[in-house]
Amino acid sequence: MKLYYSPGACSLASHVALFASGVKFEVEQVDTKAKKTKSGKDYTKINAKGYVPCLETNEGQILTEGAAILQYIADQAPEKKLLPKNGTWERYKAQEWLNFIATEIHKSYSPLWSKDLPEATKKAAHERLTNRLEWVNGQIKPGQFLMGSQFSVCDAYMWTVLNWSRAVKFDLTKWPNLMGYVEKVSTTPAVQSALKAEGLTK
Ligand SMILES: N[C@@H](CCC(=O)N[C@@H](CS)C(=O)NCC(=O)O)C(=O)O
Repeated sequence: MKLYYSPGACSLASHVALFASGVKFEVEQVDTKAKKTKSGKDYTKINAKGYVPCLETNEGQILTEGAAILQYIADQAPEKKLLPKNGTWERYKAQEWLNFIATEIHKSYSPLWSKDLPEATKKAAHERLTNRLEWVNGQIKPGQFLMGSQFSVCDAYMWTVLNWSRAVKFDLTKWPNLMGYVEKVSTTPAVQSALKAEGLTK
């Protein structure tokens, strides 16, 4: 399978999940502004939405939306337990996390990257993110992942978005559980491999 990605973007979560799954995969970088892939293809012909991530399966099918891609990857390697089994209560709880991260966290960071948005819009996003992360900090148990002792694709996604904090000057230091969590996920081999593959290690 093949992941279309942009370095450090939300597609990094899928890249981490691919490394964690141990499945064979390839990647191709996308310039999301120019809508061109590294090899010069028109990216909108692959994914008409024009954004990353996008996964091409071994059967040549196209899957978009990070939360769906992460579940697909986890299901390719059930033995790695990157998500609980389909149909179980725990799987629904994992889906609850993925949806929350996509809609409440990921999309609250997005305005903070913008140079053009009015300050009032950015302030509202900042306040929403503060409120949501205050809640997440209360959910995280020291030394644990989101779903407990087992690393899951929810962690790949949560870590990816929290990792944007320094770049957008969003301070996490008032939340010790969150800081410890970011540190714990950062040291996992899959995260280290994905950072290296995207040229993001110092
Ligand atoms: N709803 C999509 C959003 C993906 C998204 O926001 N991708 C950003 C990078 S983090 C992107 O490619 N932006 C470029 C663009 O929209 O043209 C998902 O959850 O996967």
